[in-house]
Amino acid sequence: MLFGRRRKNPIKMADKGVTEWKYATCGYCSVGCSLEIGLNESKQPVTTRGVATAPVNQGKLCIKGLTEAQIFDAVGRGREPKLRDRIYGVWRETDWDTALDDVASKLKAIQDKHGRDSVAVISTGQIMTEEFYTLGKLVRGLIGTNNYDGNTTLCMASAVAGYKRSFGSDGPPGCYDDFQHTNCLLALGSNLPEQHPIIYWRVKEALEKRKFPIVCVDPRVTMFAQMADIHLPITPGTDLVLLNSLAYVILEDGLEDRTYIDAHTNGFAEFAAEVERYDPVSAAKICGIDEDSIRTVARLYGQAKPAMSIWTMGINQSTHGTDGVCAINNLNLITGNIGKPGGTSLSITGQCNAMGTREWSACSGLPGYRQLENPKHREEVGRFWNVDPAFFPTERGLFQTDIFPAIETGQIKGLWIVATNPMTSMPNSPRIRKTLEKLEYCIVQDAYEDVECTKFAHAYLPAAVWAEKEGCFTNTERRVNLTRASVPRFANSRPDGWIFSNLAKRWEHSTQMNFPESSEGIFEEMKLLSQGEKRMLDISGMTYDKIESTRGIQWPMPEGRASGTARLYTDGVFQFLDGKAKLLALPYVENNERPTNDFPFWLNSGRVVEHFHTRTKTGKVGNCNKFSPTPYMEMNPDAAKEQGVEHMSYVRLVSKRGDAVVMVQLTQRVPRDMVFIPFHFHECVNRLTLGLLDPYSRQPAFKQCAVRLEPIAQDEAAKWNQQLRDF
Ligand SMILES: Nc1nc2c(c(=O)[nH]1)N[C@H]1C(S)=C(S)[C@@H](COP(=O)(O)OP(=O)(O)OC[C@H]3O[C@@H](n4cnc5c(=O)[nH]c(N)nc54)[C@H](O)[C@@H]3O)O[C@H]1N2
Ligand SMILES: Nc1nc2c(c(=O)[nH]1)N[C@H]1C(S)=C(S)[C@@H](COP(=O)(O)OP(=O)(O)OC[C@H]3O[C@@H](n4cnc5c(=O)[nH]c(N)nc54)[C@H](O)[C@@H]3O)O[C@H]1N2
Ligand code: SF4
Ligand SMILES: [Mo]
Repeated sequence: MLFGRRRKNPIKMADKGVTEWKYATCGYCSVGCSLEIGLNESKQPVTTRGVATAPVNQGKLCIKGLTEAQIFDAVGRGREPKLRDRIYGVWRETDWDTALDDVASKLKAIQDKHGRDSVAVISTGQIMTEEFYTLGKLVRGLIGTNNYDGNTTLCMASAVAGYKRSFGSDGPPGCYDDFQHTNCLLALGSNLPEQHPIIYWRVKEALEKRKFPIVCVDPRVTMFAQMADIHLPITPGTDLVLLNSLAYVILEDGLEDRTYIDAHTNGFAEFAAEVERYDPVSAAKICGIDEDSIRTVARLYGQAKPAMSIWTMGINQSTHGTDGVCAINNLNLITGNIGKPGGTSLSITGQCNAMGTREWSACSGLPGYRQLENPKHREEVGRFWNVDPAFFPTERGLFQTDIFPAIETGQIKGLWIVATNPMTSMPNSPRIRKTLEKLEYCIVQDAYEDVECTKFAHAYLPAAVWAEKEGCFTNTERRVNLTRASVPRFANSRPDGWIFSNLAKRWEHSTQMNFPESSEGIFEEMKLLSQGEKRMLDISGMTYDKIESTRGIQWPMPEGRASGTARLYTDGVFQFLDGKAKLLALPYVENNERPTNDFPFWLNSGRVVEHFHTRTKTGKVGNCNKFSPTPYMEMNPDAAKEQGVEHMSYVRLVSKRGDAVVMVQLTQRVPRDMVFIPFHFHECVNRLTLGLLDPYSRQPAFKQCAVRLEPIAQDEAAKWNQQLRDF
């Protein structure tokens, strides 16, 4: 018998004719959801579904994962390698051998004339770990430029630098399971429901079983702020003051964990002396919140035992991004909340393989968290690759944000861009455009040829994307998960790993080195390099089959171990020589561009759930793009009234760098003196941003600068956009 809804109005699922399901890990964000791609009879991808037995997502997917089968043959995919003699000139399609010969000979010619470091490589957090490792081998072992970095400098660099300063090594110590155990969750500058929907679902699931308080620190009333128990809408860029003040109250009230501090940390005296300057009355004024809230949150956190903190771009993308991360680590060290179930300092990462690049790409050092500065590490890797260690630089080269100024000054003449789109994602895009125009030779290697950077390229290499190739991603909780090659490669595109190892053949010394053919072969090689005494990043106990059957394994997993490791530092032993973590004194220096009479609004930027970054994928998926097809900004209705601006009208925003035109969405989500623009749109928010840099991580402060606005008519807005498109 049929009851209720089923009887009245049965839901019919379209039969997509799936004949086979293939295992993959989502290629968008760092949550790392396990999914299966449904192939039809002709082996074409037609749909995706979550994997019910996966520890991360237990069958769930967000809108991006659910529509991901549509990215393979989306408009704009690159079909053939292409070359041309000058930017803005006419492209000619070519074959792979000719394209790779051209790339190698041009890079060598520039290096011969101007020195090895005159070419730069900028990579990504979105290719497979095995591909990162191969790129590292090519750049460090053959091309030999030290100016090799990635878009993680726009993203996770402050978290990496902060972990290194506090714990002596990168590596997020916690995991998603911590939500099940914590008694207090402090979230700073992170909007989980939109940016990490399935981690958010894990939080909600934990809350259903057991209530614990959530504190959300964000100048906007985000979806996360709306469900939090306490929302602290602080003045942009003042998290460090708040965190120092929380520590002040914890010490004042004697809520610190003395035994943990004495046994596992250094630097308490200097730290306590600095924190002494951040009494809640003074701090509240700087942070734009009240004294009472600071005391309440500090006591809540100090008494919770265990308590945990998570953070994302609201912390990292700031002039004190790294100090903010260290201040979060300080808070957790003084309360003994590291390496405990429910007690941790968990940086929520961004891209699907932001972790893989940190671990294996060698872009800030050598593979496996090894450092260029360490002679033993240079020796180990040199021997393993059969490269003279003297060929490696002895310290890291320029960061992505310093590579562009070095192009401006003529120090760098050639640039290879792999799977990133700096024309849209770097701050101050008018300056980036001029910089790219100066290059003697620019290579763009992207799955989509309509990516904005291609305009400035001399060579375009069409890459295979996601499940068109095989390999691993590492997610936020250090879980290595697999994507099987299950979809036919689009047109004449090639996996990035294939491009790297075939380009390598153009360097003579490559015959003395090993570039395995298969991803699994590369993974087996990486396993050998991951082993060793005191090596935290040990993956030697993993195999592709084990990863697939368990739906992802958390490193470390040394050989012989039956499973991965949920948490780091459970024994309180850190990666500094004496095994102790560092409590750091972190003075706050106010150095942001702030609103003035001429530029009265804070400009904040970030993301929305339906889009991913510069929209090379989601912009073409109807069920994602339809929710926000037009560049827009959030504006407070009271401020709009004062400025004579109406809902759905257009405004021109002006900063000291440039201007941009957006549609207005009135919402109480933002305070009166702030506007917020999702950064997904080309020629939009980053025409305005300043991007002052954090001194340690060189990460731009994307989220803080000042703008003014002028209402403009719809036809003028259309004309403005057309002009940019024609350019
Ligand atoms: N849907 C979707 N999901 C994504 C991505 C995507 O493009 N789309 N990208 C992925 C990537 S690479 C990343 S890095 C993550 C980013 O994930 P999130 O960091 O969560 O996303 P954002 O929207 O950039 O920024 C989060 C919040 O920081 C707040 N913020 C601004 N200034 C400050 C401040 O001074 N202090 C504090 N405490 N908060 C502030 C903003 O108001 C915003 O709500 O998302 C990942 N997931
Ligand atoms: N104003 C402002 N700016 C920001 C941010 C912000 O919050 N505000 N956030 C910053 C952050 S956190 C990040 S991570 C950056 C992201 O900035 P980008 O890295 O520039 O953004 P994406 O659009 O993800 O670029 C990735 C490119 O790789 C291509 N691609 C995807 N998969 C593959 C593949 O397998 N192989 C190859 N070769 N190509 C592939 C895609 O088509 C796309 O062109 O933006 C930063 N910029
Ligand atoms: S939460 Fe992230 S990993 Fe999971 S389906 Fe959505 S985009 Fe993919
Ligand atoms: Mo990111």
